[in-house]
Amino acid sequence: MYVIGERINGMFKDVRQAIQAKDKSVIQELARKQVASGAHCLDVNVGPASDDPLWAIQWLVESIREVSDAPIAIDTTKGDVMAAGIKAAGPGSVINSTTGQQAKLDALLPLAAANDASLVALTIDEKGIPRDAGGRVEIALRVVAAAMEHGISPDRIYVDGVIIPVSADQVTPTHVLNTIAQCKMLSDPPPKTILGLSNVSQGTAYRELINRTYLVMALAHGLDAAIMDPMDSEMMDAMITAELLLNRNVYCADFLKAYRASAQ
Ligand code: THG
Repeated sequence: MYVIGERINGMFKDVRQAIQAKDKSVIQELARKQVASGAHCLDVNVGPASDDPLWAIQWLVESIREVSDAPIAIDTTKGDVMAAGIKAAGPGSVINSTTGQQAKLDALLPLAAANDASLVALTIDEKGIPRDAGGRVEIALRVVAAAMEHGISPDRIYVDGVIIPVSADQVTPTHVLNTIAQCKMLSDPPPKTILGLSNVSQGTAYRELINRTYLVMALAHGLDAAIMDPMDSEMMDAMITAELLLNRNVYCADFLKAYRASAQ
């Protein structure tokens, strides 16, 4: 599974303070630690509080680039911030995210094509977030078709079924699992699937337990990628074990160690 580290996000106090103080050592340490823990890619979000997001995204990306070549996912809803972030991050980055809204697709598909970037697509359209999997998959299909018109192969699209806290709504987790499974049948090759995993446990007790249980369930439905905390080692162990049991990794007696060694 493709692990995207969630920690460089202005939603977290340490990152927010580092941006305000222009203290790049905090950001670089989070980049190093997440990659050492198994992140393949780093999500970067300036957060809601930044008063100069255009400056902040470039500073964050440049700070990370001094210590890591890992692909970067630019996590913003603002078009100018996205364009600046993708340019700073270089080829092979991830646009996080578009929705199925036509205006978003018109802006972000050309950006993805021009920068050889992958594209996360939230299953949201002009009418909002559909209730069930059928509505979500319908939006995913529209995004995949539009991407192909821009020469973007479906396997460069990561469909995000939009998970919300289980404390707020207890049926969405099931709809999102069904979305993940049904996306496999959309096209050949199919689009990839992704989750912002920690969303599911916001405002709950036993956050880590909820996160790792849902991650295992999503993997069993075919999940390809997650934005998550790779420094949660119990979650990484659960992920590695689920992949073993799903025949996505070769068995060996010391499979946790073997996975970690091969991931370095
Ligand atoms: N899909 C996509 N991108 C996303 C999300 C998604 N990006 C943002 C988010 N969701 C994924 N990243 C996070 C990062 C942090 C948390 C949740 C998801 C989180 N933060 C603590 C909280 O809110 O309780 C912050 C508290 C603290 O300071 O420790 O849980 O779904 N494509």
